[in-house]
Amino acid sequence: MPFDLFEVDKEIPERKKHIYIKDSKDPKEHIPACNTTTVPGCMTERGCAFAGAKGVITGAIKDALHVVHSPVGCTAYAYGTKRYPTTPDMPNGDKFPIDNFNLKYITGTDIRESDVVFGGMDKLKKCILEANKEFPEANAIYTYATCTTGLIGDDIDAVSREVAEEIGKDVIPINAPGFAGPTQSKGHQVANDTLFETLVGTKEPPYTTEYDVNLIGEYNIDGDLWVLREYFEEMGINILSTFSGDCCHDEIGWMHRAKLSLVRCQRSSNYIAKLLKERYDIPYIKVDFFGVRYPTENLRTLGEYFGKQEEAEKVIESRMKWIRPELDKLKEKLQGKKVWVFSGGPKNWHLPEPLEEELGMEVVAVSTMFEHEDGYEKIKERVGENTVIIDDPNSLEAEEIIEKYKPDIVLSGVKEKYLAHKMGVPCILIHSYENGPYIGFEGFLNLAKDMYAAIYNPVWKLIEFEPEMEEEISVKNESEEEAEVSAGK
Ligand code: CFM
Repeated sequence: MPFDLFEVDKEIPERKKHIYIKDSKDPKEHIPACNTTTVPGCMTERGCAFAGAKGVITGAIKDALHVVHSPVGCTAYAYGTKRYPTTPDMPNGDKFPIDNFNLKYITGTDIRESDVVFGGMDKLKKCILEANKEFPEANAIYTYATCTTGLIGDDIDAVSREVAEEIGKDVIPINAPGFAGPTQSKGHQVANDTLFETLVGTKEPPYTTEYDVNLIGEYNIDGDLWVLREYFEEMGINILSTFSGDCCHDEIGWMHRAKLSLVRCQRSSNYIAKLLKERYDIPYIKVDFFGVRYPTENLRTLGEYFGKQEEAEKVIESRMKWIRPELDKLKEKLQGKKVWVFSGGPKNWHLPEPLEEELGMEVVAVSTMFEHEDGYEKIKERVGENTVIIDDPNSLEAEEIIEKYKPDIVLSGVKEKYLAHKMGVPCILIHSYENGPYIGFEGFLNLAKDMYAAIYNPVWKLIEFEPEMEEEISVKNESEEEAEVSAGK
């Protein structure tokens, strides 16, 4: 039976088609239903389209200021962004004056009831001008529609255009209000399209080489980009633009000058790679640098493409020389440990094979927040028989996964981390990482070390969950409550 209805979903049978148990005899198209709106009644773990645009794509740009046109909640939410650090270095040799500017500041219009009734465009204009005065060093301003301002129909394009002329800076409107799509994935697409249409082709790079690439869909989570940059530099390959980890606003403007695009995250940024191919005839290759085998294969592909095979081998050899023995040691400890992997999408097909091949772990459950059909096909190919693959699990299903599949460790985001901990299961973050970077050879070793440290942490031995004890506690609580009620408390 390839599809499964969880116990907790008895009242919402529509969930059954989102939960698939891998059976390799099944036809290829048997995958969980996905990329649709969350079933009503579910406490989803997803984010919104605005989060996908600002929280993933544009928030990584190091010299841009963001003005969120929203009630204060969305603005505050956009401040708690993901961990993508930046250097102050600009491509022309200048230094950006504020360190990690992209992580430190957010501005917003603080839309109130009266603005909803009378319109908030004047407020937006005032806010952009004020923000620009406060942060004159910002090289561009990005403005965002959100659910409220999208619904009342405020024209952020018109305001942005007007202010751009007034201040002589790019002001880029991003129209991805929360409701623009079923998940954050829609926001990725809107941000890709907008940045392509408004910026690409508007700037020229300070210099070019024969080995210029766009590294697309690499957001420098906890330094991932810097690992890859080192590999590329050693091979003599120049990253002309990243989209958008540790990049500056101008870099997006000159993406059309690269010789090749490499698509790292293949969910959030295929769009711009395809547009660059269509409009500027820049070929693109999809790359995977997680684990050991994927980076090895992909560096070789890149070496072949640019005639730098020897350089690629050197990069691989110099890393593997010291990483292999370390990984082997960790494998002894991690062998046979069961894992549940839960990310937005792609990390669910990047990680299962490396975890099983390199560390001997067993991936028992895989779930994603917003993966599409192509991603689920890859997940299905890469996980073992009987692994459960779940689209958009709700929080009760998350508990059931832990109870039913008994993972020794959960690899997920912060929303699930404390649930796992409360159930006595170690959990490490694979969205923003614990002690990253997690990409490349060294990154995979970091991930293995973090898993080892989490699983073997002595704290798990100190927790007791005796079922009788739990019963006792709840019985006691109930009788205490009754006593309090009768005592008139
Ligand atoms: Fe791409 Fe990402 Fe991911 Fe993603 Fe994300 Fe992320 Fe992710 Mo969290 S861009 S799709 S929207 S690889 S923030 S770095 S970890 S859900 S699987």
